[in-house]
Amino acid sequence: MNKHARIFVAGHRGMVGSALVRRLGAAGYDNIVTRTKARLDLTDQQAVNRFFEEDQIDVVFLAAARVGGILANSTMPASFIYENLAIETNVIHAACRSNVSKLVFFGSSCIYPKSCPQPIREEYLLQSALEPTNEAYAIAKIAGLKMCEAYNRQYGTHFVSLMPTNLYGPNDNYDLTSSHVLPALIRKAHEAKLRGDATLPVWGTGSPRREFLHVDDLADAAAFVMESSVNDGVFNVGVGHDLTIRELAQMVCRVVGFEGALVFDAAKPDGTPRKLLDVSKLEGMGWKASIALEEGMRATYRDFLDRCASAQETGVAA
Ligand code: GFB
Repeated sequence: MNKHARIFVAGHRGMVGSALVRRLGAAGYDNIVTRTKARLDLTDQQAVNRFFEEDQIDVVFLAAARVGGILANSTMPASFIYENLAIETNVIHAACRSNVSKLVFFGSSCIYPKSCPQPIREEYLLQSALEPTNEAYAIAKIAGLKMCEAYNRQYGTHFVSLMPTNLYGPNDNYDLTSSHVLPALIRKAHEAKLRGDATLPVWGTGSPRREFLHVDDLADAAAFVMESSVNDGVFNVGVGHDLTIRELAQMVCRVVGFEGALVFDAAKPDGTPRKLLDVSKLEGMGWKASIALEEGMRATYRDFLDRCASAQETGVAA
């Protein structure tokens, strides 16, 4: 890939988009195009068409999305399905019309059926019913990957879909009503430690299993796909192993230095029991995740301290 290619990172302020900008910049790509939401609302079809007509984009990373944890997904399904469908249809269609050479679309492991065999292979898509807590989001992401396939078939485009497992890393969302479990537990454990609490509340039973991928690994996989000769298809991106939410919470406590007890709130939803990805398709092409969970979590906790807590609030050196 030409280092001067005009690469549009849609969603550059988010956790995935910002990791992409870092990764591409480090690799020497010097023509990365970004737009804030105030300047380009990706749910506005005319604005998106205008942007692609005027900006001569070569490559698109479609990392802009409405995302959130189990509570946000289950309480705001309309926002999740509307915003994601609008962004996908606008960007994918305009990218096709302006003949971009490649587009990388980001989905999620929650596109797969709730009770499919584990680890989950790409071909299990649409084999049975979805997990209800994030069905609206999953339907929108399935639509996005099906759009990529349809445009490739009808127009010969090169649109590739990556399906990452649960992500974490710098620039994550620490708002407890909309965040995912890992940043939520980092914040809760940190605040519990500062208050000297005896217990840490954890949603659900603690028994669901989840797989966690550092967002820098995802950005690396996306750059790998961009630079490869792969021009279509769906690829799972994960680390290939998972742990229970209880084990995750114990690891967070170790990293943050909270020594109290875990208290599980079974009134909160567990969500899908397990969603471990089979990552052999991408590994077979030569890409593998490299950041171990505890190491990535330590770096993420430092990022949390830098971003979300001023020195005197935390009393902890970052
Ligand atoms: O990360 P999370 O919100 O999303 O929750 P999902 C994962 C598990 O952690 C669930 C439990 O069993 C939660 O009940 N959990 C424990 C917590 N404590 C907490 C907490 O304080 N906050 C949160 N958020 N969870 C999402 C989907 O599913 O995964 C999205 O809703 C997306 O669509 C994303 O696919 C990757 O893994 O259940």
